Amino acid sequence: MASALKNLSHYDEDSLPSAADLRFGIAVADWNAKITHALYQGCLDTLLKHGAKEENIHMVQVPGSFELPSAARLLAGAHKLDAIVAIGCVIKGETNHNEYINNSVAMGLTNLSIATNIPCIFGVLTPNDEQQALDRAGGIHGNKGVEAGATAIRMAALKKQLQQGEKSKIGF
Ligand code: DLZ
Repeated sequence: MASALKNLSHYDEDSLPSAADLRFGIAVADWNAKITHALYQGCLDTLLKHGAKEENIHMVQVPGSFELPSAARLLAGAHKLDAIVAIGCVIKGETNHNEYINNSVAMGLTNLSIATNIPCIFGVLTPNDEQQALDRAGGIHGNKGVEAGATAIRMAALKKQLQQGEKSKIGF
């Protein structure tokens, strides 16, 4: 299985750009809070470790993952941001509610990224049971929040780099 080989906390630290001048929004779902708050901590630690300033990180909490795209949109409207991380955990249950939530969140964040030009990072776990979630929230498969934080830095830096490139073209 792919996850047997993958540790979500591993990334190439040396190739990650500095986050010193980058601004981030983080939306955290409180459903399965034990898991999502551990993911948030992993994400926050990663941003700070790579130089992000606390005053440039804006975090909001929402009831469940379904509310993440809406929270991300509100964050984008309230602050000047270079990337947004959406953090949640939707555990498969007896019904297929999880599929509706997961698809809706993935589609909502994709649409928001394209509409606002702010990369939205999918930091949502979609496990079959709580153990799989724990394994990915600081357990044997690392912490998906770390992966989401590192991805946010890369995408935020890319956005800045390309926008500055666009500006420097003006006048030529
Ligand atoms: C309703 C619901 C269920 C059953 N399961 C989860 C879950 O596993 N993870 C999660 O983040 N949220 C869940 N929710 C709540 C929905 O995301 C949402 O908050 C409510 O349907 C209200 O819109």
